Amino acid sequence: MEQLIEASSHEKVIESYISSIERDGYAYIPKAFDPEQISRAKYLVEDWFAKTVSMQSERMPRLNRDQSMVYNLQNKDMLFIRMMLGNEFIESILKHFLNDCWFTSLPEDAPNYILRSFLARSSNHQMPMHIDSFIPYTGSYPFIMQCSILLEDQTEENGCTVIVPGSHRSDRYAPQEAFGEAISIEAKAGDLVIWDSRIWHGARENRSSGTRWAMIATFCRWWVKQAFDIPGNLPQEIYDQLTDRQKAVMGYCSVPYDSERYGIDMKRNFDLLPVRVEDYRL
Ligand SMILES: O=C(O)CCC(=O)C(=O)O
Repeated sequence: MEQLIEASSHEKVIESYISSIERDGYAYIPKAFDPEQISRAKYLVEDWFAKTVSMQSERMPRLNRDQSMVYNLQNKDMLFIRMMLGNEFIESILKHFLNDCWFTSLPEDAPNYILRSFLARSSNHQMPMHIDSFIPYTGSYPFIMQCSILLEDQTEENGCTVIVPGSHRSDRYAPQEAFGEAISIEAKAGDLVIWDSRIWHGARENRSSGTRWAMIATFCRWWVKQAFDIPGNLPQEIYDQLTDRQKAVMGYCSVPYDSERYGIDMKRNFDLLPVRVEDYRL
């Protein structure tokens, strides 16, 4: 009986976050991760930043230029994947908003949305207001959403995320003047923020002498182009540790085939998952 009550109150909590996202375009979820995981992830992010910053392309788009970033966290450590793909709030909320109910080749309770990009970001200069859905529209079905796991407290001083509540249904690209009406999402290490990518958002300038690391994953419906060739580049030893559901989120159930010789189904089932990453298009 007690367990039943607990389960239903948990569902109610998730429903309340879903309602916030529908109404305001975002949800703030305190204490979604335990402090040990967070401090290990922060250590790994800083280590990867030191190892990879000098090999990042010089051709950076406006939003990413001169910002401290670590790209493609899914290729770097299973802990990052476990945190982002193994969190119950994230999975329940994303399934609600991004799952395609016609993706019937996968079990109904499995995610069929995919990972578009997975990075860590520490604020430097102000990040301009933008949307990440590429196109504004007013409908009730989002097709791209972002999840930010705070690895450090974020404040107005160290470059926190800013958001204009309700702007996800504005049907307009983000104007820079909206920075003035944006609210600061101040949060603690271990908190989670999820937003509909149509929302006008950005980040404040970091005026502190420290960092503001957050892990930010962008998830999308299965038919949206990923930011990198994620299925083609996952290290085999990481692929081997993934569950079938996690492989689907990486995009392996919706990769286009090389030709009709191999298949024509855009929505594959778990039985067709490759054993070797190098065979992912077959
Ligand atoms: O770093 C932040 O808080 C905001 C990041 C952001 O706007 C984005 O990843 O699209």
